Amino acid sequence: MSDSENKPQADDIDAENAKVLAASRKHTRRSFAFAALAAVAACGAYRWAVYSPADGMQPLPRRRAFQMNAELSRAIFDERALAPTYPITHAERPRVNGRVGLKQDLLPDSWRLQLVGVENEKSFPQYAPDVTAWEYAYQPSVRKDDPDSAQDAMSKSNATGNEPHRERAGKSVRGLEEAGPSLSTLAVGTPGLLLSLTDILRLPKYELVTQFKCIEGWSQIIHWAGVRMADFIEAYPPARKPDGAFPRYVYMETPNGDYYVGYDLEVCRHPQTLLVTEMAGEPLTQIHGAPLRLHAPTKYGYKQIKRIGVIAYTDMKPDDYWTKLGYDWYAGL
Ligand SMILES: Nc1nc2c(c(=O)[nH]1)N[C@H]1C(S)=C(S)[C@@H](COP(=O)(O)O)O[C@H]1N2
Ligand SMILES: [Mo]
Repeated sequence: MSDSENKPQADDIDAENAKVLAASRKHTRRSFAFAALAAVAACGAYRWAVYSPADGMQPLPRRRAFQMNAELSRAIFDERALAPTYPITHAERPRVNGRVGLKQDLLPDSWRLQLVGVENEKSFPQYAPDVTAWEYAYQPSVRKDDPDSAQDAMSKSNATGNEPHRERAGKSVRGLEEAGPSLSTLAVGTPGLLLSLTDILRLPKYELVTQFKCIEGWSQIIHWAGVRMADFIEAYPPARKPDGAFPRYVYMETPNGDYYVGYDLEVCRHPQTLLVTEMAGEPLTQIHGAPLRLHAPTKYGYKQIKRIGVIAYTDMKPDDYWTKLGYDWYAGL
């Protein structure tokens, strides 16, 4: 297990984390523009090193550039740095923010995860020649915006006996929210796996108490439970490229395609990145993203998609809802 591999380095990692956190705290106080500039500068330095003529065995320009930007690059690029965790007694009652892709209550039984880009996908019993043909079903009435009345709205609409509204990917209109439709949404006819919640829950359960930060300026200590995305990726590994490397990105979207997020594969393999099924010791509510959401404690809240319908491994940088509206793609803390 990767746990035992990491153990001998735990102290190093702690010391490293302290540094990175101190550095990233500074960053958050500065503007995004600064972070963006720094990222560009670091990228520039990297290209320079790669394209400069080889200097014996020592890529000197690269080493200097990296020493100069050591803390900065680490804060931006070292996705292995661990986020601090807290005692469970510090966990707060989760507040609600962001309803894009969640305007109707999804009927839990109608949920499947459309997983695309898996190695040897046809060998899985969950293989489907067109995952976009999966039909999600919704409660007929629109839920009230008050999160506390979500349960009421749900039981009320249950009582109407109306036929649930059905929505088929590729047939219904997608991307109706402010950022518009996703350029990375799956084309009709995309093969992949259709996973049930039972498939997800077969993976080892993992709990985590971390700080959850929204870019609007609030934060909360949240008790999460679910499975590690690293374990999920091990169980359903991405197809390798012809050169043997993994694809670089992961794309996720809500079942209706309205909210969508792109990630580096490395962020998804971070040991604290979870596919979440519970918050505060309770199964996820609809508005918190039932039945499955993401928690990536090294990222701001807007990268933590609620109600995941699609996960696609891809080598093309995925479209991203809030990046389209002007926010940083990395969204690192
Ligand atoms: N589907 C979906 N996921 C989403 C959002 C959203 O609008 N729709 N908002 C994001 C933002 S900006 C934040 S801060 C968190 C809020 O999560 P919470 O409601 O559980 O507190 O969800 C993130 N994930
Ligand atoms: Mo947010």
